[in-house]
Amino acid sequence: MKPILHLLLPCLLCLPWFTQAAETRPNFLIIIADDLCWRDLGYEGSPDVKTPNLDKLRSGSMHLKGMFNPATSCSPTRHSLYTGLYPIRSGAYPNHTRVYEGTKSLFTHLKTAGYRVALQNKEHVGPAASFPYEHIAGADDLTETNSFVTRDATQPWFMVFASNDPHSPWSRGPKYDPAKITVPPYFHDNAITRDALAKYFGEISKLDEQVGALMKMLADTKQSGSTVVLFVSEQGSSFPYGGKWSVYDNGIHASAILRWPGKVKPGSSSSALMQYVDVTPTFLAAAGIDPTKIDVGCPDAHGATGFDGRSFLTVLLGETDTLRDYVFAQHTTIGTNGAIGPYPMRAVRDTRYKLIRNLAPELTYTIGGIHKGEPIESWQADAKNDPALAARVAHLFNRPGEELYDLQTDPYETKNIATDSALAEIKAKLQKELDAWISQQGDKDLETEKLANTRQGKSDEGHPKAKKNGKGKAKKKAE
Ligand SMILES: [Ca+2]
Repeated sequence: MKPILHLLLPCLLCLPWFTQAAETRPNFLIIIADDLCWRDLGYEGSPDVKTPNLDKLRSGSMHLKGMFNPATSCSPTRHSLYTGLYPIRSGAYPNHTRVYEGTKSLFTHLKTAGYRVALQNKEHVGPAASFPYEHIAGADDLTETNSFVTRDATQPWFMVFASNDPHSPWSRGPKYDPAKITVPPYFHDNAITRDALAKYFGEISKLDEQVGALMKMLADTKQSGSTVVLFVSEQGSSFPYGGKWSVYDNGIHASAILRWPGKVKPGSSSSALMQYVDVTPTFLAAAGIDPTKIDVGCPDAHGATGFDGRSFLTVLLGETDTLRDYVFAQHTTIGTNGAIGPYPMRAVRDTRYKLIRNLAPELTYTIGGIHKGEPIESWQADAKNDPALAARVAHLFNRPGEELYDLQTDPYETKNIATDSALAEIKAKLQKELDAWISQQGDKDLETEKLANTRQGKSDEGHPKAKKNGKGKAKKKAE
């Protein structure tokens, strides 16, 4: 008997039914919007935007109300979400960027653990060796997506669905009537703003249709119950004060909802402060992998090799409602389309206050997206007879070295209280936390900003962190 068992056991272990019975790890689906301000969703309270599929997903999810993005444009945002590292440490801090060679991502870690991994549509990350996913082209056809998620029932999968909506140009989705929409108070209300907003809202509804199709696919393939679904809004809209290219909350606060049937309470909420860098370690923990034991392949300035992010699995399971005391963000202007010079920003925020440092306040902040063309030119024209609007427009171009806001009383960050002596202690504490983060990241302020272009090319050559004899890999095509 004994020799026969020895012969049989390896075969038994290979049988699909055996592996399937042992497989308790969930699938993971991240759905990422593009240039969507967190406020512009039905379940977030938008009075206009129709998002029935996302509203339904929210009702089955935990709403992570304290989620923040550490970056201000597409590429560094995605790198931080997928690597668990803040942008300056990983090297992926301007737009159209890449991480240092050797850096690992959630795709690397889960693939090593036996998952099959894919990314559909918008990539914007590199080098390819750090993001070993199968790429599925296009966002409106789920045929290949369906093949991917059903390919092998004995193997768990991880997929990112990266929509292009509602990134400009706004040309898709249902029509909204410009005359009937509500213009948010942080925008200037005129016909050009209304027309653009109506088109942007249409693309949010287009995104919502994609979410509906993905949820139907999971239901049709009987994987709703075994799949963790995370939706994130990415990093603010491209309107002046819409949030993108700024560290104001319209940009760095993210809408985030996570569904995990049987584990996460449907319709629940958490106010725990967390960041995109926390997603990768959380998913690893949910897959039964200890994220504190992972070498991320890119040490911080102090030589530590673990994630910048930390797992919020205990928050998801309802065991606690705290994670971080502070969240951080940075903006790099060099390398942004239409940039005429450096205008770097750093920010730290707790549950109530935010401190912003503009590192080159003597310069003028000018990029293509919010400082040129429409709607800003119509705002500038209207501002000629409107001093309050003129001041708001001027602030888009020229800011003081330091800004402090009380988000509790001033959610749109319109009253800078950095010089209020009553808040000196609060400001000093935030400054100390920001300095510690800057030091850990190896952030050299203006020097780092001036090196941004070296993070956009095809190799690490010429950068202080370049590996000796490293050939460099081409970055993925940035659309
Ligand atoms: Ca984006």
